[in-house]
Amino acid sequence: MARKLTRKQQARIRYKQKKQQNKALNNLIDLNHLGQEQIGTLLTHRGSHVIVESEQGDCYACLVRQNLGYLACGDKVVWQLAENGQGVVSSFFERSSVLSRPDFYKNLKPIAANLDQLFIVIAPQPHYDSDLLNRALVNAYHSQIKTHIIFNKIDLLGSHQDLLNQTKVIYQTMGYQLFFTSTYTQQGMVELTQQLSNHTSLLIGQSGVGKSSILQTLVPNQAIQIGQISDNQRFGRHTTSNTVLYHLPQGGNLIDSPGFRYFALDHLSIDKIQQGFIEFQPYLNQCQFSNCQHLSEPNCAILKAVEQGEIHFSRYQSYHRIMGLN
Ligand SMILES: Nc1nc2c(ncn2[C@@H]2O[C@H](COP(=O)(O)OP(=O)(O)OP(=O)(O)O)[C@@H](O)[C@H]2O)c(=O)[nH]1
Ligand SMILES: [Mg+2]
Ligand SMILES: [Zn+2]
Repeated sequence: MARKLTRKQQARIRYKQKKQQNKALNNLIDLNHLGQEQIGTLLTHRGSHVIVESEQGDCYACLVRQNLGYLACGDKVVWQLAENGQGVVSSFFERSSVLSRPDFYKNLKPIAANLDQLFIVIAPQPHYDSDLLNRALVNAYHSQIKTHIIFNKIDLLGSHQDLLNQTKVIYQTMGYQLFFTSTYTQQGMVELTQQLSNHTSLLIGQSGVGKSSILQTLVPNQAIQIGQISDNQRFGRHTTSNTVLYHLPQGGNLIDSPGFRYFALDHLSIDKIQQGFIEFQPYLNQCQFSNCQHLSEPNCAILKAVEQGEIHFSRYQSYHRIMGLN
């Protein structure tokens, strides 16, 4: 009878498989005859390899030496060429920034490194989820990477105009820069291109919102997989399976990442989640009770701010849903 494996068992099996793959690779690579150390950029993971781009712009499949931990897309690495044409990564440079999120096993995993901008992509389809956006914003706040929001698929706005107006009111007031785009009509693409130029930026967001389509528009001669939302209208379909760094023709890099359906915040304390709701900050520690949950306690500064319109009611509701689920 088929038996469901626990997360721990699944993790153990994956670990064993990876170890076996690395052993096979080790046998192919002669570690005693490696070329000079070179600097490169990690473009993506591919199975048990990583793809490293040399300073000359050539790409090599590389094995990563053990004990380096999980390397991230965008990492600057030191690597050596082996006689079989593959490479070995021996170390990586300190990261100027890193965006991480808990994986399926609740381990915090770096998605991409050395970024200077993060774009959270939202869209009216396949399904607009404000809690998912707010969770991603909380996580982004603690990464200290400048964060913007892309509202894509504005060609579909006929029946979603209220959603756009509300998003503008809430997030622009809080100081986030919003980009309204359509990869179908090209609306908003000029402004977005300007903001991306000469930066290293990461696109994250729910599956099916159009991250890869945006990338395809900006880096047209790359084969990038675009998904269809036909089979499951509500949740979209996971098309992109790896985080990949692409070079923009006008200068700078853009990193595409696989979509998510859920964004856990288990790695953050209650205090940090509250701080991640950035418009709450002036009111935190102002409540009568130090352990105030901002529900119906007397003299709650957050509730007062909601009543006075300083905090949008939908953000306040989202905060409670997020806290309730954590
Ligand atoms: N109407 C409309 N559809 C779009 C737009 N941009 C992308 N799409 C469609 O949305 C679907 C999903 O696009 P993808 O680019 O694969 O979405 P993604 O965010 O990369 O999805 P994952 O890789 O699963 O995370 C495709 O059918 C696209 O053609 C847009 O501006 N307007
Ligand atoms: Mg994609
Ligand atoms: Zn309170």
